[in-house]
Amino acid sequence: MKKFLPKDWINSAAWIDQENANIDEYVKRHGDSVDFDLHEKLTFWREKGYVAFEQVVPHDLIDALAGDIEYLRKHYRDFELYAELRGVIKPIGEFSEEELGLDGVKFNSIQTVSLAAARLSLVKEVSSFLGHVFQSPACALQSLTFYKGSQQSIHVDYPYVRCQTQLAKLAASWIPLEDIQPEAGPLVYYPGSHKTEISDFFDWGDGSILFESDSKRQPHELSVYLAERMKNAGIEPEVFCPKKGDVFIWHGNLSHEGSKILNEELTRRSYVTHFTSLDAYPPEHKHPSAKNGSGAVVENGGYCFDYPWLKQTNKLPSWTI
Ligand SMILES: O=C(O)CCC(=O)C(=O)O
Repeated sequence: MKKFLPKDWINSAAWIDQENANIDEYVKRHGDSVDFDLHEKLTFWREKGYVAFEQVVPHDLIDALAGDIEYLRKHYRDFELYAELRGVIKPIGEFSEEELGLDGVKFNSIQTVSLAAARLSLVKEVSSFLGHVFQSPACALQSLTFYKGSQQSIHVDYPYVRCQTQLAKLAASWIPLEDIQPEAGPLVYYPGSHKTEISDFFDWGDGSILFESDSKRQPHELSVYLAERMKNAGIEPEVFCPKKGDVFIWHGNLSHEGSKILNEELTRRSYVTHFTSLDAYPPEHKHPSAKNGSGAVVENGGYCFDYPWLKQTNKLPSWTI
C-alpha cells in the first residue's frame, strides 16, 4: 500500500498556501468574477485558514433539507445511504427506526439523494470562494448532517478525508440549519493552525501522515498532539455561533473540534460538506454518465457527482420541487 508522507501534502498545496502566493496579482486577474471582496477573503484564508460569510445561505434550502431529513428518518428503507450512531457507521437499513430517531444520528452524503443538500453544498459563495482557493472548480466529496453538537475532540480532516488525488486540495463548509446557541456545543476552531509550521505532521506510524486501518497510532493520539501544538504556538480557540443563513469554510489542515454541550436540551442542527477540486476529484467516485451532463448536480461552478456505486435511484422530496 502506498504510504503518504509530508511531501505528499506539501507538493499538492494550493497556490494560496505556497510561499510565493501573489494575492494582489491573482485578484487583478480574477477579482471581477465575484460579488464579495476576494482580496480580503483570500488574505484572511491564507493567514487564518478559514472564512465566514453571513446571511448568504437561502433559508428555503435549509428548510427543504430539514424536511428531507425528517422524511428520510421515516422512509429510510427506500434509500441507499450510510448513517452513523455512537461511532458506528453502517448502511441506513441496518439501523432501526427508533435508532434513526435518536439525537446522535448523522446521515452520510445525503447530497446524493437530496437536491436541497447538494444545492447547500454548492451555495454560491462557497463554490466561488473554493474555486479560487483551488484554482479549479469545487467538488463535494462527502457530507454529514448533525442534529446535536458532535463533542468531537480536536482534529484536522486530512488524515481521514483522503480519497482526493492531491491530498492538500481539501476544505470543508459548515452550514447551521438553525441559530446556534453557545450552550449547544458549537464548532470551535484554532485560527492560523492550518499552517504546517504550526501543525507539523502527526506521524501515524513509519512516517505516514494518514490514518490507515493498520496505523500504529489512534485518533485520540492525534488530538493530544494537536492540543499540545496549539498550546505551544499560543493559539486560543474561537467559537463559531452562527445564525441560520451563515456559512463557515475551513482549510483541510485547520484544527477544530465540537465543544462540550452545556445544555442537553439544545439541538445544534448543521450540515458539513468536505470538498476537493475538480482536478483532484477521485475518478472512481465520478459516475460515468457525468461526462454527458447528467450524473452530477452542477451549480455556481461547483459539482456534486453521483456516486457510481449507488444502485437505487430514489430521491428525497426536495428533488421533485
Ligand atoms: O460540527 C462539528 O462539531 C465537527 C465537524 C467536524 O469536525 C467535521 O465534519 O470534520
